[in-house]
Amino acid sequence: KDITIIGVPLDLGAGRRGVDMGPSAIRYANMKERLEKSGYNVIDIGNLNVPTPETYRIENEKLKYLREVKMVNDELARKVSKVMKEERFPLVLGGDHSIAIGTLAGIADLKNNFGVIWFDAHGDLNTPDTSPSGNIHGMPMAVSLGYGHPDLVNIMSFSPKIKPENIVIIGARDLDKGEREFIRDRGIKVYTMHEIDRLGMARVMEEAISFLKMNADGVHLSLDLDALDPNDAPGVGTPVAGGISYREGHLAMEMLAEADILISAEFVEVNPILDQRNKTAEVAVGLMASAFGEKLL
Ligand code: DIR
Ligand code: MN
Ligand code: MN
Ligand code: MN
Repeated sequence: KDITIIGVPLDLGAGRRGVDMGPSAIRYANMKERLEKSGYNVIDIGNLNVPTPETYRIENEKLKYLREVKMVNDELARKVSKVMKEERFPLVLGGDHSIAIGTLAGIADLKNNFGVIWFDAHGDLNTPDTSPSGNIHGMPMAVSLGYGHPDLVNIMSFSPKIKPENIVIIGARDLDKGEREFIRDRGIKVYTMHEIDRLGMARVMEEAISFLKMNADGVHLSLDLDALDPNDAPGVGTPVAGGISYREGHLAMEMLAEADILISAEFVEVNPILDQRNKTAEVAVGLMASAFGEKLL
């Protein structure tokens, strides 16, 4: 399938500045050329228009920049839906992880039973009541499941966007109290770093892929670069020690490519300001290439 790139330079959903430069950093790491080498037709439609934090103020400490985050996600949802209608593969560059609200809404506009594989140190399952920060990038999974502020939950005028049994979270190691309860109450499948250490990434991915294949039609890949170990991906806003290694990350992407189940993808939370010479964007592009079938041999 051919690929359409959408950049979303949004950092209003995160607690610190910098991920607004993620799309530039990822493009600078030769993303397009790399994907074209694997034989894809790649069209980059540029960045969405995103407000600058300095021109806005926080109105609600429990949902920081709600109005602006909603506006950007409304537009992203429409763009993603349009790309999918053209039968192209939407590849969304973040930006903070709140943009998953729009990406998932756009996919859900066409697919009523898709799956999500979510690589993250965090659960992103907070609601305004459980969030310790009020940052919306900690909420997109809950929003997509139908929990949170109605302005976010009802983007594209329907809810929920996904079913709890169609989700797999991989790499979690920093879950808030409310998120743990959410996971337990709704039976969401989570492979924390503990399971990755115990079973190995190969087994985790085999299980995750067969689980998603059994339940869902097509899978969206949402990859928060903070899923990786900060030694391999230092340029992220909320680094957490003890993450997925460079090779584990690639193996996971290679197995997804082999399974041929992806219908869309997003790579988020690359923060060039905190990075070491664009290392994290380069890691992101490498992972992307593997997810799109680039082979070692
Ligand atoms: C934390 C951090 N759980 C929050 N979340 C992050 O603010 O809700 N997600 N950084 O990627
Ligand atoms: Mn995240
Ligand atoms: Mn995040
Ligand atoms: Mn995260």
